[in-house]
Amino acid sequence: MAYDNDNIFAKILRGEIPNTTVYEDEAVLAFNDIAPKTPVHVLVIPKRPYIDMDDFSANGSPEEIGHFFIKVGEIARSLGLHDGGYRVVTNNGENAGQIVPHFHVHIMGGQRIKEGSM
Ligand code: DGP
Repeated sequence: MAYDNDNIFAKILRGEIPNTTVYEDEAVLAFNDIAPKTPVHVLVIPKRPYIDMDDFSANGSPEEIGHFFIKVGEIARSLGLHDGGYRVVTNNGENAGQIVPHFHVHIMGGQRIKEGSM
């Protein structure tokens, strides 16, 4: 499957759709989810065009992957989530609930979830 340049996050990266940026550097953009499922719900995306976790982990460089996940942790800390706990989720593929075909992780926090629930 080829990367779809018209997906919503590609448009956000091109500045065609506005977003509420939480963090940005040369390789990573983080912004608030438009339909938050938790009190804090931030999406983190690489700027390069990877479709999903499978694509990113197979084709991203170790430096790129390392930088990305270091930033996920830093962003969660900057949001003050480290004490209260948070989830990092990625949906890989339509069957897993992936809607936007540009790799992203969800940082979700600000509430207590039932122990053991996914
Ligand atoms: P997923 O199901 O893992 O592909 O999650 C896609 C998320 O993207 C979903 O939680 C809603 C969010 N989303 C969809 N369109 C937009 C948008 O235009 N702006 C922002 N900020 N988030 C969006």
